[in-house]
Amino acid sequence: MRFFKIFLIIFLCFVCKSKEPTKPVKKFSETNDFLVDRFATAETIALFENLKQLSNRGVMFGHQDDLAYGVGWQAENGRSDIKSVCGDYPAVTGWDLGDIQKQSNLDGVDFEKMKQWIRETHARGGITALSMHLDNPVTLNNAWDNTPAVAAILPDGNRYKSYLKILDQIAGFLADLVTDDGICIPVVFRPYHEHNHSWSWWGSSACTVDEYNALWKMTVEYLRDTHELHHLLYAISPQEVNSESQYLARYPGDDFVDIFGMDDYRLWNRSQVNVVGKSLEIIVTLAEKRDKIAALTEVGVENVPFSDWWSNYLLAAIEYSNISRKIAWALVWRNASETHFFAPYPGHPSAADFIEFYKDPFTIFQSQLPDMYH
Ligand code: BMA
Repeated sequence: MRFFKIFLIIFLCFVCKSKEPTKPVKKFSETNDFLVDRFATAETIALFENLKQLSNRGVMFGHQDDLAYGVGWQAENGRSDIKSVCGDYPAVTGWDLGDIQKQSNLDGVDFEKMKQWIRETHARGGITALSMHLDNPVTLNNAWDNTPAVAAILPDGNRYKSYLKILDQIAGFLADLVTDDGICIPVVFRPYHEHNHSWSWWGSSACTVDEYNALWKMTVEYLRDTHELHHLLYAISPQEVNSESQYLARYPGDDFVDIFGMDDYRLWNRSQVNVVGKSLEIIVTLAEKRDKIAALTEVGVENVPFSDWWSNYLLAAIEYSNISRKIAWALVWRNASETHFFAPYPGHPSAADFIEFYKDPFTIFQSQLPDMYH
């Protein structure tokens, strides 16, 4: 009898084991063949398609840290300098994940509140873009310490494991971007920006082209494949580019980029309008050839010293030609204080012109967006 029981157990184990599938079953099936993420969620694919369509119709206005603070206020429910000036929220809200290892980001925005603002933005139909001023992973100084560090955080480097811990925290933040109904909120993820300039540790003086591209790919693969995050569109954003070859000089490849961004801080005089317009033509052309999207991912002049800047500088550059006007959005940087701001606030000399900019049929603010997620 005892012998029989042992035999039965061995027999059952064998039968069960032989029924196990030989290949691991994939949790998801591919959803698309054009995004960086072949497993992107339906809402993420919809965001990409809607951004593309909308880029033919107008330009969305964006503002960094819009809901967190403005000139003279901090974290007030529903407040936004843009809304105070024109009555509507920006279509795109930008946030930065620098200092992810702390409670608040490098500009003092609490990460839990940031998540809440991103959920609110999504609930109102708006769009979120995330940049990343991460500390130098070798010296642990801020992002502006351009001591070489990229080689050290690639898989063979001695800081690889500690850098993955930072990316784990980024992934944790992104994974929390979920609606009350459990839907992942699609976001534009824009790491390692302005990399053709030299101020940062991922910039042109601090790493080789191959190192930059390897860092980009490693980051995408870690978030997408290891952490299985499928609600990101990946945007690259060199600064002030004047030719296609300049744009592609540091570029991880079409399989790793969804959005062709550019950051541009040259609009300090009217003669720059054509210069910026031509650069926008370049990014639109590059993007269209690949069926992707172009965007002015950062733009502005500090403290907006020209009262007609919105119409005669920014909109004029975007409307330079039928090509340049196809950028999907233009985002201005944060309103930190009376001495460091990029958007208008009530009483600022450019507020009246901003209202004209808002009324222009070509500009798109949050309440004018179609459903971007279906
Ligand atoms: C810069 C400035 C800094 C800020 C950084 C990241 O351009 O606004 O004060 O810390 O962006 O947001």
